[in-house]
Amino acid sequence: MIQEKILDFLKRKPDYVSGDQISHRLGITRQALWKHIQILKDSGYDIVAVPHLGYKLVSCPDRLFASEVARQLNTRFIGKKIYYFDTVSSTMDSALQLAMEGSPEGTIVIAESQTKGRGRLGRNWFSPKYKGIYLSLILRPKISPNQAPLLTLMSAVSICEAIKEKTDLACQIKWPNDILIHHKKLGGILTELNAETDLSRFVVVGIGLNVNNDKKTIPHQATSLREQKKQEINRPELLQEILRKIEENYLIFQKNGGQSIIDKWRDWSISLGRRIRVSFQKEHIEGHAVGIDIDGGLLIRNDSGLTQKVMAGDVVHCLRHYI
Ligand code: BT5
Repeated sequence: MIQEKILDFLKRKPDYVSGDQISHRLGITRQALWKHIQILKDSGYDIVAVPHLGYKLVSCPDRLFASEVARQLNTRFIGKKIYYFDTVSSTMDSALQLAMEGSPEGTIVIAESQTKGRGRLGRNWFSPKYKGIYLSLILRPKISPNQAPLLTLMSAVSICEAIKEKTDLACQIKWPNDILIHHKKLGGILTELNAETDLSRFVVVGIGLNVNNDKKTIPHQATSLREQKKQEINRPELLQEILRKIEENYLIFQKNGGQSIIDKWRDWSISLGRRIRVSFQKEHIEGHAVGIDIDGGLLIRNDSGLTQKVMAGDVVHCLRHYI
């Protein structure tokens, strides 16, 4: 797209670039260039124009535009196709629809806000505009449906690694899908599966992350990266890093199997080794979280020494530690 080329041009030169030079290189008239610059300015790019000097890019808007995310992403297939929306009901619905229509593996849907962002079991996901990252990713893994929970663990690891890389903050993962910092919820993952009998046709991984939220726009028990880091976070750069880490870990998973992901997951887990209570629908199990099974299930040893496996549920960490 011509506007992306203009931006690339301006981003490469920290100083003024003459209109003649840009229009010549892009093979457009100076009038056409001026029109494209106006469109970019309307999208929030701060571009100054000075007679005889040319154009200069002063700042980019804090938006997750597909062009910003794609720029220097350097992945093989994750994020090669990006759908960007200002507002959607849920990125999950858009991605599920796209996957049904045959969108390739790695396609992502990004929204600046969601009116019906959802968590597990139809719960709500607060998605205030321009503050967080709301993303759904289409994967077409050659795995059996019962291995799909490993993709939740793989995504959680990737998010923690990306946050560490970009902010130096250390997150923790509460099984199965919560990203925490200092025991407060920073993000969550929702994995939805479309499967035939023994092979997953596609999986959509949804990621919700509080990035630049202030306390008013998130639930009481939640936190954001801005609150923890005490500074604004560059959302496009963080999103790019998440996509890179997902690709890296997904390839490791495909090549070396689930255990390689579980081994990484352990390093970020806050649940293992603790006394926990897992609730699923009306059932509760309390005991010591002793491990993760090869399919991503959580192994819990109760007080009679019996080990049970749970595949889904909400974990509460108990105050009383197991001795
Ligand atoms: C999750 O569910 O944590 C998965 C959230 C996935 C959201 C993403 S956003 C992009 C994609 N599109 C969607 O529509 N969804 C995905 P769960 O473990 O069920 O947690 C839900 C609970 O987290 C809610 O009941 C609230 O208590 C809490 N919660 C809601 N919004 C939150 C927020 N912004 N930050 C922290 N906690 C929140």
